[in-house]
Amino acid sequence: MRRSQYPCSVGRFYITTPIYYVTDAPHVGTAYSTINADALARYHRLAGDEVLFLTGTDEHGQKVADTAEANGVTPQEWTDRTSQRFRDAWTMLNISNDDFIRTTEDRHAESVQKFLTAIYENGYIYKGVYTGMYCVSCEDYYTSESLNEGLCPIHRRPVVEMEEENWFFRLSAFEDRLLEYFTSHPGFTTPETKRNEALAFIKGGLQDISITRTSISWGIPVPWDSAHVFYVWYDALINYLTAIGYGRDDAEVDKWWPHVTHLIGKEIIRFHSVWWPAMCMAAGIEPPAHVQVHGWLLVGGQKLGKSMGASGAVKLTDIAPKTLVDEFGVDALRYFLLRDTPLGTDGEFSIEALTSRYNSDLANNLGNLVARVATVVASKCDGVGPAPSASSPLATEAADALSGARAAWENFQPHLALERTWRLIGAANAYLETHAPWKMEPGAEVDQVMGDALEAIRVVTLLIAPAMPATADAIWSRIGLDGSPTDVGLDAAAWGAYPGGRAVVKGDPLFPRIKSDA
Ligand code: ME8
Repeated sequence: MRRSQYPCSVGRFYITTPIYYVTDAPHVGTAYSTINADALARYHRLAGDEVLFLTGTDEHGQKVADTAEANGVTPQEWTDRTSQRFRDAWTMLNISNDDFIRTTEDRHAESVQKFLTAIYENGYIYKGVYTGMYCVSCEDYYTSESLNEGLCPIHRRPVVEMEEENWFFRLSAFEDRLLEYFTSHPGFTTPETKRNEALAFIKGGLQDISITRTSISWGIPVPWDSAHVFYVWYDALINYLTAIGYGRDDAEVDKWWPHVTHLIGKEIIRFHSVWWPAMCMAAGIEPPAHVQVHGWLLVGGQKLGKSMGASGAVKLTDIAPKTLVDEFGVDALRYFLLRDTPLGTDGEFSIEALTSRYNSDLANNLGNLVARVATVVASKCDGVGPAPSASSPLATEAADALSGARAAWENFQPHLALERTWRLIGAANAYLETHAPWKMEPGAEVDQVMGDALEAIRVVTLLIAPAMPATADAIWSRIGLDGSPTDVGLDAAAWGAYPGGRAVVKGDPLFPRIKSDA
């Protein structure tokens, strides 16, 4: 059994991304979350776990209603059109989600109504009047103290004063129970800095929250009061339960819920680590097992590459993943996002950094290793890959990379998993430099060096598969192996399994060097 500090990896892994608002097009920031969730899902599948990976779109609320109206279409038409952009973007980025949820689906309305009725019947929902400053972009209320010069602190846009008779959720009743949950589940919110943020929020005192609206109709109706619809955040959070059949299939909920990880950006910690566990407690189900928080990708106003068709400062949300994929390829973008910004800290997104990692890690290290091995096998081994030796010094390097990468993936550290993997690539390249098989005569010695190098490549291919699935498949077949690394899984990563006797194909460079504009 693999080690893990989280209760969520006992052979099952349920990973979710935030469901994205359909008011924005997919951009590098939302791609960052989705690619990280995808790589984690792929790792767990490769490790033999049963996996459920959910993403989707958040389609209710005033912002969507306003945007649809501004575009002269109904909210339903608008969301049908824009939700598809997310599906298309994720297909392009080779995202392996098992389900895509839209909050306008019937299954969701049913789960939301059942979940909130449970809270209502348990006595945690009451009627009151709410007055507050509302930011439509956040779909959230602010107190006057939390405004920044009178503007929303996140969007820097004017807020509007709203007064409504609403249904309220008695969040204040959950202070002690939440603190107790954080204490008894130290890994509930990671990393530690973000856990402390959520704890500080709870310790600062919790106010009841208004969970319904009468001012709009674009939402899920409140079953016990037809004049109201649920507030968008209340409906949105429940998507994680809708997808596993809440209110429809108890066995599926029992199967997946104890294994859930919500991967989220840092601006929505309060919703996921405070409101959401309290809502679950109020409805009579266990809070989510794990919330993994990541930071933001920022753009420091750098110049974009020429082919991006723009120059000067840009916002991250202006960068469409497609533009980067056209220039660098899907797997290079995936690798860069996973490798460059650890989950939990902010990162700077720049074309220069992407180009530099592409050239150093992908072209010079990985691409070069595969190319030079195929070249030498062609010239010295008649194009047929020899078997590895059991006592190769690369065997230890491979075992270290495997255990280091596994531990890192298990601990939600894709950047570290890739760093460990690249150490093995570095060791294999160094091994080739030391032995210089290209200078040897064909024979036993060159066969032994090339067998070891091919085996190192085989292990690398398994280890990169969660991050770069298409590249892993391509290398697997170049070294003469059948199917895909995903067919055999990580149990096959122990040293020595390259069978030898397979035709090795040279092929085009996997990552042709890119000229830097700098
Ligand atoms: O908040 N860097 O949706 P949203 C990294 N619908 N990640 C980023 C990012 C950036 N610059 N910009 C966005 C919502 N993200 C709600 C969620 S969940 C029940 C409801 C990612 O479209 C990050 O994961 O505003 C962030 O949390 C999410 O997109 C916000 O997406």
